[in-house]
Amino acid sequence: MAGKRIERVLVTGSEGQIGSELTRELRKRYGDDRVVASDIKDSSAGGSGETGPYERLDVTDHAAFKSVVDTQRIDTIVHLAAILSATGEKNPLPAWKVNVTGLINALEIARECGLTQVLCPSSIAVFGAGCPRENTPQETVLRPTTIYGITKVTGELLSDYYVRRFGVDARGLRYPGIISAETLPGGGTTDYAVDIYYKAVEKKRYTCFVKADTRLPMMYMPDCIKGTIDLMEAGFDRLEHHGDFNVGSMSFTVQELADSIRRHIPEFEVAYEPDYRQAIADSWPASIDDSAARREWNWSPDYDLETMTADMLDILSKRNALGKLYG
Ligand code: NAD
Ligand code: AKB
Repeated sequence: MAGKRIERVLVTGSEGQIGSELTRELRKRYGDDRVVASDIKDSSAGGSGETGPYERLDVTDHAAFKSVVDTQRIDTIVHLAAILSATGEKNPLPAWKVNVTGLINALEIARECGLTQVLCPSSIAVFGAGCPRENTPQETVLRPTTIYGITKVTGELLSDYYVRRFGVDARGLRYPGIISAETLPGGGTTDYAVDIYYKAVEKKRYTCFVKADTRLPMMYMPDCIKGTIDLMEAGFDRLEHHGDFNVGSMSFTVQELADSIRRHIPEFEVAYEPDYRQAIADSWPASIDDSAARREWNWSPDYDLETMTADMLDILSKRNALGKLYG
């Protein structure tokens, strides 16, 4: 099956941490009118609805989802609507419903309507007990301990099933923790790696909910956006994997992150009060082997910890000076 041309994209979960920036970039690339943003949230106050078409959509409602795809003449779904790990642990059943029913709806609609592509991110949360923590391989045992991880393994298997069984072009990458300065993260375990920058700029103090030596894989948003679009646009025939690409970028402990911030803000202090998210972090890889993504669609990140820290602090300090740190 050769990859088809992407004509009109629907982004679900467009008002979230990744959706807000990916929607903007897709609109730059394909044109504002060709990228329809959607979320269960209203977007009237400063969201993606201001720069292009917007639909309020609950992805667990198959009929409503299909109606948006039909009326907006969508051929590609970038499916970002989800409940993340920390929120999912507080209330597992809604996480299953949004993450699994929402994805099945996207895949079924793609099958029924002959869509060009469905892209749905997976996560390092698919890993758990029994796999190597360092340089975690693409192919390894997937035994997650969180409901979020269970939904992400299910999503990868469903995506691969729809490719094999129905010829749907379904793709996905296992993002590490994503760090960004535009939209705050939405309830994940890696949220501390974003919060720490905001608090460094705002108060020069941060209380972290995981321990100083917790090491996790992370990625800066510009690399996340680049990688996502590169995978969307990769020729289908080049792909041996589909819904489960490991993508690595950088990997650091909280202590190393705090040290990199201190090179710009020497008086910055961090206290540690680990909570239930420590166990989640401890179940995930410390670093990732992403050789399949590098080989199959030329994945290559641009940022490391130092260049990301300089950029994050520059953006947040300028906003703070205008009294608009949180937008
Ligand atoms: P987010 O929580 O910031 O945004 C998710 C969006 O989905 C929110 O705007 C929310 O309103 C929306 N949503 C929730 N339920 C919905 C429903 N029923 N119908 C429609 N919309 C609904 O999440 P994100 O960080 O932008 O994540 C996007 C994708 O990337 C998810 O699949 C997530 O699992 C994956 N991912 C994110 C990270 C990260 O660090 N941000 C890491 C790994 C994987
Ligand atoms: C989370 O912490 O839940 C997300 C993820 C790594 O999937 N950031």
